[in-house]
Amino acid sequence: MKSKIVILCLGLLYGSCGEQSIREEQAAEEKSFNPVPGFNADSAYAFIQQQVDFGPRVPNTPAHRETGDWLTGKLAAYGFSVSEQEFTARAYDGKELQLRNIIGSYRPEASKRILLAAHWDTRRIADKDSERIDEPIDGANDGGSGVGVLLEIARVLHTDTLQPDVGIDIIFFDGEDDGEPEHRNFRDGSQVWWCLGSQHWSKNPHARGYTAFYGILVDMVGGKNARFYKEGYSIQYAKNLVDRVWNYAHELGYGDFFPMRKTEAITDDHLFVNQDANIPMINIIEFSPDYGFGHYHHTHQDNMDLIDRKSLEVVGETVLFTIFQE
Ligand code: AHN
Ligand code: ZN
Repeated sequence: MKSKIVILCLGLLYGSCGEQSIREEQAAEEKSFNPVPGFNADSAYAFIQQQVDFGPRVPNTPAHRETGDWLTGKLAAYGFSVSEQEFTARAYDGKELQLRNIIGSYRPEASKRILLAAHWDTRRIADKDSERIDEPIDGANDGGSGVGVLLEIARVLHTDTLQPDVGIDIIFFDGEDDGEPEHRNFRDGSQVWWCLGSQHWSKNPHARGYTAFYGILVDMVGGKNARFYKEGYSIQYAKNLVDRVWNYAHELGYGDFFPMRKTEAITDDHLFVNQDANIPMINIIEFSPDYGFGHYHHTHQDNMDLIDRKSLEVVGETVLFTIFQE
C-alpha cells in the first residue's frame, strides 16, 4: 500500500471549543488520496501542435497515415504494447475510408484495467463555417486535444516513479468525425455515420474477451474557457463514475471547469463502448446545456489559437488523479 496524502478539512473545526469540539472533530471530514504525478500542460500542448503540423488527419490522406505512424511510435516509446486495427468503413456519401484504431496497453498483465480514449481523425469539411466549407479543418481541439492529453498521460506513466495500481489501455479511435454534413439534405438515417472506429472496435475488440473496469473518453478538452458538463449518456451508463470524477475535479480546485450540471446526451465514441462493448464509459466533452458545441466547432477556428494550456491541465490532472485513486 502506498502512502496516502491526508487532507484534513479544518473548516469545521474553527470556533469549536469545550465539549463540543470532540464531536466536531469527529465530524470533520478527513479525506485521504493517493499521490499523483504531475501533468505537464506544455507537453500536452506540444503534442497537439505536432498533430496539427502533420495537416488535417483526414482518412485516406498522407497526413492521416503519417500521424497514425507517429502515434503508434509514441505509445511504443512510452512502453505501451501497441496493436492496430485496420479496416474499411463506408461513409455517409458512399466513400470507402481506410481506418485505423490504435490501441496501447500499459502493464498488459494487470487484470484490473482502465480504458482511456480519444478520436484522432479530423473532419474533412468545415460545414459550420461560412467560408471554405469544403476544406478540412485543423482539428486542434476536435481530434488534437484529446490525443494530446492522453499522450501526455502516457509520457507521465512512462517517466514518473509513482505508478497506478491498475493497467491502462489507451485507444485512439479513427473515423469519429466524418458524420453527415449539417444543412445538406441527407436522408439515410439507417445508421450512425459518426464514430465509425469506436463502432468497429466495440463489436470487435482488439483482444478476445477484452473488458475494463471503466472508461473515460476525452473530446474537445483544449478550448479556452472550456466547460465540461455532466453529459447525458455518461450519466445514463456510469453515473457513479461521473459523480466521482466531477468531485475529484472540485477537490483539485477545478470546480469552475466542471459545473455540477447536466447537459444533453451526445452521440460520441463512448456511446458504442457502453452499448456494444459493455464497458461503462464517460465522456469529458465541451458541450454547453445553453448553447451546445463551442463557436469553433467544425469551423476553421478550430486551430491552435483556440488551445489553452489551462484546459488541458485541468482535464489531464483530473483524469490522472482518477486513475491513481484506484
Ligand atoms: C454529433 O454531432 C451528434 N456527434 C458528434 C460528436 C462529435 C463531433 N465530437 C466531435 N466531433
Ligand atoms: Zn467533430
